[in-house]
Amino acid sequence: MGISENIFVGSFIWVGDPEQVWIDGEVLKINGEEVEVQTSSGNTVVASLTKLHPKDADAPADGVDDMTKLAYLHEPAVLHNLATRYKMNEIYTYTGNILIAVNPFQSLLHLYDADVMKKYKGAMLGDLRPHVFAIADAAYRAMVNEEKSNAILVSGESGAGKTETTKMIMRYLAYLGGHASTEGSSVEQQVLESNPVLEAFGNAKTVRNNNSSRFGKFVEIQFNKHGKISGTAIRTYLLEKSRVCQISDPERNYHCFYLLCAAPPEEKQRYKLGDPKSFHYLNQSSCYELDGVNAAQEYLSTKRAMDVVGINIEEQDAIFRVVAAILHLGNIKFEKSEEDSSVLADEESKFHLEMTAELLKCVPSALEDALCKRMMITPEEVIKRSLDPLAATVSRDGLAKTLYSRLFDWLVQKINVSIGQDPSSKCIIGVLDIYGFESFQTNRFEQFCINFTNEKLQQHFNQHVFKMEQEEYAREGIGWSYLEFVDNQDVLDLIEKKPGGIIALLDEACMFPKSTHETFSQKLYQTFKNNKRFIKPKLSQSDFTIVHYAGEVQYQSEQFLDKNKDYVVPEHQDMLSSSKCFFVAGLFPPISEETAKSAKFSSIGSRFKLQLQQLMDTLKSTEPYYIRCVKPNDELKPAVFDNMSVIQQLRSGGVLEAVRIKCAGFPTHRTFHDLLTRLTIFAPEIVNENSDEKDLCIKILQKTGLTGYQIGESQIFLRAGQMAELDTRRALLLSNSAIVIQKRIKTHM
Ligand code: AOV
Ligand code: MG
Repeated sequence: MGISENIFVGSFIWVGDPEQVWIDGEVLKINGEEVEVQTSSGNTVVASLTKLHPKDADAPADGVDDMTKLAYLHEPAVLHNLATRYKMNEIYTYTGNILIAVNPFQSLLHLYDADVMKKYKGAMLGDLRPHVFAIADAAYRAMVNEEKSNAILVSGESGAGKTETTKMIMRYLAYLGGHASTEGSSVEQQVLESNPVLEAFGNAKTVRNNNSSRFGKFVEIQFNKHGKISGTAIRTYLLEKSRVCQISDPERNYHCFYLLCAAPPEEKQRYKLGDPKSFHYLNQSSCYELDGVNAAQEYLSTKRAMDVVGINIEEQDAIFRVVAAILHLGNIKFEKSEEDSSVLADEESKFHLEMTAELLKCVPSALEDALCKRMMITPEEVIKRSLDPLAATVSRDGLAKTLYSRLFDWLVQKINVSIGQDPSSKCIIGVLDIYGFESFQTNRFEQFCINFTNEKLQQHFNQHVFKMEQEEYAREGIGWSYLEFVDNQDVLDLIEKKPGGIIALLDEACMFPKSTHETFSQKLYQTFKNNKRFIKPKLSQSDFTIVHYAGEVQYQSEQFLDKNKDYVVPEHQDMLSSSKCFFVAGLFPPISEETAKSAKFSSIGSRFKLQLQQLMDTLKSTEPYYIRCVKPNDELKPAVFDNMSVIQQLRSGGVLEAVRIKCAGFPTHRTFHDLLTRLTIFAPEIVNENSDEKDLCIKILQKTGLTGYQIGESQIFLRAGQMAELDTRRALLLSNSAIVIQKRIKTHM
């Protein structure tokens, strides 16, 4: 049926609006292809007939809890449904079995308390209001009943609520799979307390989120054969290292730095810390505090969480010594001495150098040398060359970044060892909380990696939602095909194909000493000049644009080569591995001569690609559940629903596409047996018939008068809304027959 048949004078419609994206209205006049509309905001607009969508006048005023129940399924209906529900604090809505979660930006405690958890335990998906617990419950039950591993994949843009959602899932799984009585810390407590530890070191305030995760994580929760949590493995992805030395207003560095500066006086004294404003790594931005967060309390609760996950007091002291050392390190300045060498700029720098050395337990002069001198080994002799002040500063920042990222890796490793793995566990539930698609004014190597991740996940999502759907129809012998399906394999090829993809070309450039970002970009332009996913921007000689599934992103190639090199300066390595502090030395295990000599270049991009491939392999062996988080506004305010921003997220997250494909086909599938149990009431007489289930089903459905459904090999496929219709009629029949029975009982009494 075309749109025009649904639209006539007096009908209610949705029309495009520059501010609200879609606005509802009534048709006043139709002039061929032109339609005059009176909008609900009181304006009269003229729009083309093909750009209008009919509005369901009978739609429930408070929306529907599953998009597939919408009578008219299109973009304005989906958007309106989310907005309507959001107004009533209904932040969760299903699209089939995908959960959409709109960030409330206020704490809705009643949504997550113990009673609610109890209610969702064991309930069928769809029986109760949509909820993140319902998804976690479904995943858990499928795991227990079918001994299958599952994964819950949480996605969405920065600040959309991925991390909060992930924590709810973990809390619910700990509730289901917890141990009743325990001495000391239970496994599930440890799993939960790993979150505050990782957040203290891996999260920071950004313009988009006051508690933005600057790393990706996949938490694999292992269960024993009784369905109890028996271990966990946390994998993390690509921590943003540059933040340690470089922040811009109004963002902040990692939380742990500020917490430590708010430690009790004796501890602050121990680490020689003072006001965060006195540290270069913190005072590049004028934001020091977070609304509603008390840093002193956070320091104490972070330490408590460390206790729970099994980080002992000595280790905690060492961790905070490293954090403090990084702050002191950042305050060391250099100036030019004779020729091109550099010396400490002032007394203050000298003080901070000594402090850094003391905290890291290494020799101050060795630290100074490691910062501003390099050894050149020639066949004849070893020459010590001095760095100029600029290069010494780069070396200082490099050391800070290396220290911090090793510290972070240590924490993850420690938590994994401490909670322990259960080698006998057959079932896992994995929870993925990874950075969402990013497109900024300036996009760097970090965005490239983040968006690459999202392409990978999008493909997984596509394959799951689209391909599975289509394959199932094919398997069931049902004639239906979704021709508009857009795969993103071509973008993935552009990025990761070996040889010849962008990452491979970047690695090549990194290994060739004369390369610059310009030669790298030229190579890209040449190689991909006919690739429709690649664009050379007109006004730039080195930027490049990738046409991602979620839109075009222009990348600045300037620091791609540097950032792709995973490289620890040998002088830094030597100095730290000889630290008197067991912990610090442990972060820098000595490199064998062999490895040092072969010194093959190690590529961040390629390693990341490998990590992603491993993640995908894990995901492929699990049954996925998807949660799409949506950020309703950029001001992080409660009760504000910005249509424009939401629609962009729904488009780029593939949600609309998923809705469309689901509803274009037959979103409800039921096995013959299932359907019979449910619908016998429509034809009670057939129960005694001796036909097979398929025939019985056909008979029942014929009796209901339903049309448009399809009969597969093992299942019945219903159109959107048909199951609901049958259910309503069934409920009516049931209540009627209940009355009949009651009457009978009464007359017999
Ligand atoms: P993100 O993980 O998706 O962003 P968060 O989970 O950190 O986003 O959420 C951002 C903020 O939104 C939180 O700090 C809360 O204030 C609020 N919030 C999110 N979900 C809820 C909820 N269900 N109830 C109440 N408040 C919520 V990033 O890590 O930046 O991509 O890299
Ligand atoms: Mg997060």
